[in-house]
Amino acid sequence: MTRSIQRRRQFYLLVALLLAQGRAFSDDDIRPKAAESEPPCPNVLMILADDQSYRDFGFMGNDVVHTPHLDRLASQSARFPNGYVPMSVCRPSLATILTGLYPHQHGIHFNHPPPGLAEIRKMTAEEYHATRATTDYLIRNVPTLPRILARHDYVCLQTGKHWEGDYRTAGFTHGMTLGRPASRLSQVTGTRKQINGEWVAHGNGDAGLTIGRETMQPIYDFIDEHAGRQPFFVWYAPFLPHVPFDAPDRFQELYDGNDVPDELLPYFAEIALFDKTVGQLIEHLEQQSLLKNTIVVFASDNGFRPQPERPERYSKRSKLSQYEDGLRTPILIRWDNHIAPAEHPQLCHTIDLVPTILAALGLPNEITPRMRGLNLLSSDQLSENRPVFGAIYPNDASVLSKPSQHVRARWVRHGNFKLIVPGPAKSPLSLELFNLSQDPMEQSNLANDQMYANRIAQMRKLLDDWWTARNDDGVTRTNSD
Ligand SMILES: [Ca+2]
Repeated sequence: MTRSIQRRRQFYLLVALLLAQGRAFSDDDIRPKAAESEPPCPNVLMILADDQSYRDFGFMGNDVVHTPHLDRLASQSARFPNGYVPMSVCRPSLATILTGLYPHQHGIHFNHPPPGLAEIRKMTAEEYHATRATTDYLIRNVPTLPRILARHDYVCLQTGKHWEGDYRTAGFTHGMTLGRPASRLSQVTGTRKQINGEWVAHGNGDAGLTIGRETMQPIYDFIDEHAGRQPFFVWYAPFLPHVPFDAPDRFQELYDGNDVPDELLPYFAEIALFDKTVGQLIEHLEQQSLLKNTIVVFASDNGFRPQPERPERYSKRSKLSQYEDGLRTPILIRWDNHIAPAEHPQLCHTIDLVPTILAALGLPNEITPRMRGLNLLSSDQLSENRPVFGAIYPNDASVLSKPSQHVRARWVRHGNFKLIVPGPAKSPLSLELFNLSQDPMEQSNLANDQMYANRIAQMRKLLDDWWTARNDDGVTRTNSD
């Protein structure tokens, strides 16, 4: 047994002793309700939906969509239905989940690096991959959840979506994504053809994208190899329910008789497929008697809703947008016998996931000053009055380390209101204010109503205190930590 594992076990023994004396946590705390006398280090399973709106889960009130396994997970979890991602598209959102940093801090506010997708598609394969690698420092130079856990003797497996090149760049010890074209050429393996005919890795996960759609075996093999010997962290971020909507017919047939609109049916079928894989994964942990010692975390990286005429295209009010169908996600945290299943309506954010997991694992000293999220499992830190923030960026970056130059809008939700403040980048969005309790679909913009002038001024100040959008001082630099 390594020294670090011994230290971890000593920590949990101390927690157990303090709990036994009723001293470790107040009655109000969400956190440990019980602990074994000498528990091993907990494993962590992170499940991330790719492109699923907050309202397309049974446990979020949708009584048509087929999500029985996610609903069961929710019933056993601390549930945060009012969660948000900082930006409503894959890569920036996933980088936040890895680092606990906002996009204007980690600098990955785009899907495609300079000079942008249209230009990099004209490059040779060698030039393309070299251009994509210019962003590696943004993830390599910062603490990430897998990098931190690996220093504490965890083995860390990456599967599914991963935009940061080779899995090792982000600190994983094991993984499927290599930042190179997958051996089989298809859309689902994240491989595509350059204009000159060469094949390249799209950049979103290449070989890792087979997880969930085609196989779960790499995760089972990894768990079975390491369980009981080393604690593990599994990143399960399948390319689901993301397009292409290619779920077998039986997943559409689940909705027979439910009168689901035509444009929603392929998306809902893909959600049912994703849900089935979540059930398989949890069942595998149960069969291996690992569930009681595994923290399961769930969120969606961003939302999705189809266009009525083109169901495989996202509605402009969902992905990449400033609206709830893009930005909002439920967050679930399950840890049997440690975290009480309950609903917590306070606003929360995926920047909270890294600090929450580190605190739960007894590693609070690994939470860096740059990580501005809260420990969601501490009743002291959850607040009814907490605002949550983010910013909307375009899909392409024109220059690195200058996120402020790309900001189309910053947004803040405080209480029932959400304010969207335009600029300063080109093609800014409009000033918008919504009362989400009365107008959850954000149809009535209150920003020009004088009745709300004071509220808008107060919320603008909250935004400016969070991040003044002409300030790039906080972004990761080439040689910074
Ligand atoms: Ca996504």
